[in-house]
Amino acid sequence: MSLSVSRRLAAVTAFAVAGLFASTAPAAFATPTAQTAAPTPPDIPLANVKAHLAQFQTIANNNGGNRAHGRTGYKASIDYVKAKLDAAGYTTSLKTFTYNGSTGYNLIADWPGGDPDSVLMAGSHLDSVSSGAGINDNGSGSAAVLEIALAVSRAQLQPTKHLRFGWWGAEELGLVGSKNYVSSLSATERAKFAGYLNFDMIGSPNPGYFVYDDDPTIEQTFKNYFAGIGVPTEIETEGDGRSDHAPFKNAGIPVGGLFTGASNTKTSAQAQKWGGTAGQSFDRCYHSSCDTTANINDTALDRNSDAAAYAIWNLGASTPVPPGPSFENTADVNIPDSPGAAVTSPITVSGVAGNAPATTKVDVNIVHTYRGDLVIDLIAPDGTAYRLKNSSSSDSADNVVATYTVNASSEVANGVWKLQVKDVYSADTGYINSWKITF
Ligand code: DTR
Ligand code: CA
Ligand code: ZN
Ligand code: ZN
Repeated sequence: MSLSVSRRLAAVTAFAVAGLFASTAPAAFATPTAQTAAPTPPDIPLANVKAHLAQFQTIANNNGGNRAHGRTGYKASIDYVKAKLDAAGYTTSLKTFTYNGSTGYNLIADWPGGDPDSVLMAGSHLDSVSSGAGINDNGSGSAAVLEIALAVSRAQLQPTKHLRFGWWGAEELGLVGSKNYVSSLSATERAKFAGYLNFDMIGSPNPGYFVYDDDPTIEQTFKNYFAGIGVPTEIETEGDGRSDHAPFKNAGIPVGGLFTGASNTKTSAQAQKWGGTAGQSFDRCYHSSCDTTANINDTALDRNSDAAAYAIWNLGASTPVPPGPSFENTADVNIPDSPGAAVTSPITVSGVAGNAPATTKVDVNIVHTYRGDLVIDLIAPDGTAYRLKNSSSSDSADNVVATYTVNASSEVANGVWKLQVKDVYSADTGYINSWKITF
């Protein structure tokens, strides 16, 4: 290093900070530092989920054709779910409210144990519209959440967090049940929520695979699951305010969820990636009498039930979200001393569906004296540069061994990523030892 401080400062200014994009969400899903491994999430048996749907269908058939708020079919649905949970060892509570002159019911089920000051809740609305049985909307979410709760009992799971499950009334009339529940919570009770996961329509007959883009950790957990089974996902764009996660989000609680689509139309690009029929809505029986047990895509219901269980097992444990797939290059690349050109080390990424996450991790290992000489960038497959490290006139320490988090969510994951390094001050040299990218 031979530059005087003034020239060095001038040189430093020339490399304005591109910056890393850290999200500062008002409330973020936090995982304790304890490092007990998350137990392996179970496969949720599709047959069991469908058996609950058959029960909801029978209930509707026996109660005027629906399971709507204020009708006998809704109360019969709640009684069915409650009986299953009571038999499985849950502490259940039936909470009533009044809406449009009728009594509404929310069912809350607590799994004994876990940290009472860190509550992870999963929920779904159990009511249908009055025009039909509401099997996809929302028997699908209700049946999946019920079967996951039963799987927790079968496993005698002992998660770090306290698990709570909820089935909401009168969602179709304006999120009435979930709003009633959240407003009944004191500020102290609300502060104990680590997160709320919502499942409303997860078995649509012409399915899309949508992940709510609210809390990044919860979103990433769901994305990791689908990446692991090679199913691309999209961000749920119409969801804000459209289902029971909204009251929790408005109360500052981290939320997330899954959705397979309602009356919107599947595009040809979406049909290309997910199958199904382009130009047709995701659920042609949305809010219609044909929303019966015939109105379910088994693959979608199975995948989303398993994804929900994966999220509950992982987010309920103390370990952070398990990392997604990673790729590494350990080839040494010499870094020419200033004023030499920048060098790059490439990594070809393949088999990762969709875009890179907002929490893309880059592990860098560079052997170099006076590391202040170095400017380091991550170059995405489309050529976009993300600044990882700027040069520094004062950082005389040797070597760069660091992990950087980059919001690369606008970049397609597959392709050739590069680590680019430039030495901007003379008299110190080194090489790229290795680097790794984790999605
Ligand atoms: N409001 C839900 C259907 C719905 C529409 N958009 C979204 C987005 C996310 C979840 C659900 C929905 C209902 O009719 O129950
Ligand atoms: Ca399954
Ligand atoms: Zn609905
Ligand atoms: Zn719904």
